[in-house]
Amino acid sequence: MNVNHLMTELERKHPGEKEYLQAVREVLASVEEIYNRHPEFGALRIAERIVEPDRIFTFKVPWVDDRGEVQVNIGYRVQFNNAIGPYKGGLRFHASVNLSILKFLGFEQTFKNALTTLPMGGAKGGSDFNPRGKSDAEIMRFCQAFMTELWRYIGPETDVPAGDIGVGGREIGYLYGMYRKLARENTGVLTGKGMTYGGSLVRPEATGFGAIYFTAQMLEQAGDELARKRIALSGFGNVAWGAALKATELGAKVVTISGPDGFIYDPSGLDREKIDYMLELRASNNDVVAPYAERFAGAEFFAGRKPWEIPVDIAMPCATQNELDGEDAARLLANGVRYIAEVSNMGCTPEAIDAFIAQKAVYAPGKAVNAGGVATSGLEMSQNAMKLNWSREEVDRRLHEIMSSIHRACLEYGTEPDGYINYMKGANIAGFMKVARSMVEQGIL
Ligand code: 2IT
Repeated sequence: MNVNHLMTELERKHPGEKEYLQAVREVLASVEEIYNRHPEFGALRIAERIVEPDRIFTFKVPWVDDRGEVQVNIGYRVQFNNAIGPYKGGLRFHASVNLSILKFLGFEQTFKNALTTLPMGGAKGGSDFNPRGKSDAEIMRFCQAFMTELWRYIGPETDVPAGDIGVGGREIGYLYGMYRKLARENTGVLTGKGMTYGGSLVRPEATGFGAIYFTAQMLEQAGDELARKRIALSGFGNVAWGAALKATELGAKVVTISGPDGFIYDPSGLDREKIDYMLELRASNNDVVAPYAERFAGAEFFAGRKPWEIPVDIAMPCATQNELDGEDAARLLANGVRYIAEVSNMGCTPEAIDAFIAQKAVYAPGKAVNAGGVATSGLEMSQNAMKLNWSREEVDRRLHEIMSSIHRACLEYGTEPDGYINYMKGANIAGFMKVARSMVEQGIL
């Protein structure tokens, strides 16, 4: 395999799909060397096969808003790869959603899910529906309309969607209700369900908790510790919330959150009351963080800016893809950042990652750091299959074990001769090798 040749071919087939092409290039560049030491991979065209989704469904989603007007959105499900288990991955509802973004997310999900140790393939889906400012009734009608199409393509042993940006517990409830009615069955077809109808304890917190468990291990590996570290978080949704909760519990100080409107700098750090307030901000459906600075004295709001200008020990992007670029990275490094735990999927641009690695700052990619979310979805599927519920302690213990196993896999494949740990390379190789081996063993499909 030659990455540049393969990418030229892929750019010709999928012109303009920039996020998808970016994600593919990163993984192929990491695995090129080890891939070429396995002649069976080349002979079976594993690279050419693994970069294409198995299939893509797109459908229209017409619905009626509160004024009685008809709205039309586009729905998608990208079933990327099911070599190691049923398709699994979230649904994103956001105005920016397009095929390139969902293909990049489905591709990343395939390797992330392989890292979790659980049997799950990769998928992603969603819609360009914009939840901002929508009433609860509008959200319900949209979710119901979306599921009247999606339900044909999914199933508990086929494809198991979950949440992502814009899809939380409320949306999963409405989606699940419609699936149950249409399919006439109660099964674990979605994860992130409510506790009254088959959800798992710890799933709401899992992405953020897992990210902090992973970060604590990164620091420990470097002979350091999380307690008393200053952390910059971006975002203020479910993922940032879980990360703030666990980081604070372990004695670190979270000093920023952010939204599309700008960022909050809170020098005294988030506490339990402020973290709870993040849920209130989110529930308001306005997609803004500015009101935080009015509510809590000492906090400052910076309109239209990103939190990466604040000096911190650890940066944790928790919002969306490409939210931290080369300039942000240079600024963080100049201010002495030592660890970057990417929690959003592909949160850092290639320029940012290059800058971190060149300066030997410790950078870990989203597919390792945020895998606790989908891993706990996998644990929800296990419980649904057994028709049993595990205790909070049991789920949290398993989540912790899975994050440790991902960390070990990164060390195994990412430790360089000088001892520097390239977590990006480690995670990409470990995830890729599992999926590739599974494809080799199962024939050309
Ligand atoms: O990016 C992700 O891993 C998710 N949005 C969670 C997917 C899942 O199936 O729980």
